Amino acid sequence: MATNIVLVGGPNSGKSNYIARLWVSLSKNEGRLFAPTTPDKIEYVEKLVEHLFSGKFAPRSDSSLHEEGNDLVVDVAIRDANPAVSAALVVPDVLGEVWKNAVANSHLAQRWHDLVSTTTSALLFVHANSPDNFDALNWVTAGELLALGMGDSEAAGEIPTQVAMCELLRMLEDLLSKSERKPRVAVIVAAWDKLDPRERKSAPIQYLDKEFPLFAGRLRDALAIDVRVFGLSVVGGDLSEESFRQQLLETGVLGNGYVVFEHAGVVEESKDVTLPLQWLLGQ
Ligand SMILES: Nc1nc2c(ncn2[C@@H]2O[C@H](COP(=O)(O)OP(=O)(O)OP(=O)(O)O)[C@@H](O)[C@H]2O)c(=O)[nH]1
Ligand SMILES: [Mg+2]
Repeated sequence: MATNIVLVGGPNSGKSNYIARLWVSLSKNEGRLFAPTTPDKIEYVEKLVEHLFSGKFAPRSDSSLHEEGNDLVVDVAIRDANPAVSAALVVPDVLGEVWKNAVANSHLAQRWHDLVSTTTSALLFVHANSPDNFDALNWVTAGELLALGMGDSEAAGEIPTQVAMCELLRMLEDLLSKSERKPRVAVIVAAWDKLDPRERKSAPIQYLDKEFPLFAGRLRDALAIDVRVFGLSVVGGDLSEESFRQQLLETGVLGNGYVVFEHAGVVEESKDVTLPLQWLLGQ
């Protein structure tokens, strides 16, 4: 039976670029999780990958994403796993607007509701240092500042990112299937390379503590699900910086990109970008 892994996160949170980087890793045997066979339908994902190979991030998805076939559907196995681990993975690339609307309306459309409730595994994305992240307004001073034209009035109507993340977590806690095992949610802090060098060495939960304390607190209290937090950089740097772009075009995508996570109190970095999936698959 296929194992669905649901990709959750608002617009621009890094979901499609992860799918692209994941497929490069699975198909080129870069990490411990690999694809032993070639999938039947991989055109959609290959198109995303082409962007990375030409030194650009894959663009934000548009609403045509809801057509059939915009999924990563692939058989995977874990190298040297004892007992052997294999799975038929289905990772649908869900448009960030779906999750944004679900938060705004406290309601998830039926199709996605069905998807979440038939799986035990989710990846929940938040984009580090994104201009699309909205801060919680300071209730005491915000009104006055906005009236004086000193605040960001566009942001005033937006749900603060950490509130949206808490709501998405709540949906996952409520909906993920508990029939087989305790559900697992891998929180992905995407674009980890955008942090300053000192921040990059800290545990991803520390970044959340600083930027989104409400959400970090909720993660610690989420007892009905198992949570791990990973920092992710799909190619190891920012392709909007010309010098890095040139460097990547010279060295290639393979071997670039990493995940950061905490293990037994120590912050580790690994070039194996499939690690969050390995954990979701029970490793
Ligand atoms: N620096 C850096 N930027 C990244 C990384 N991954 C994603 N980004 C940036 O984030 C943007 C959004 O990434 P997408 O993968 O399109 O995000 P998404 O969650 O699929 O967005 P929607 O399709 O709108 O739901 C990209 O265009 C990049 O600018 C990364 O590892 N490093
Ligand atoms: Mg996308």
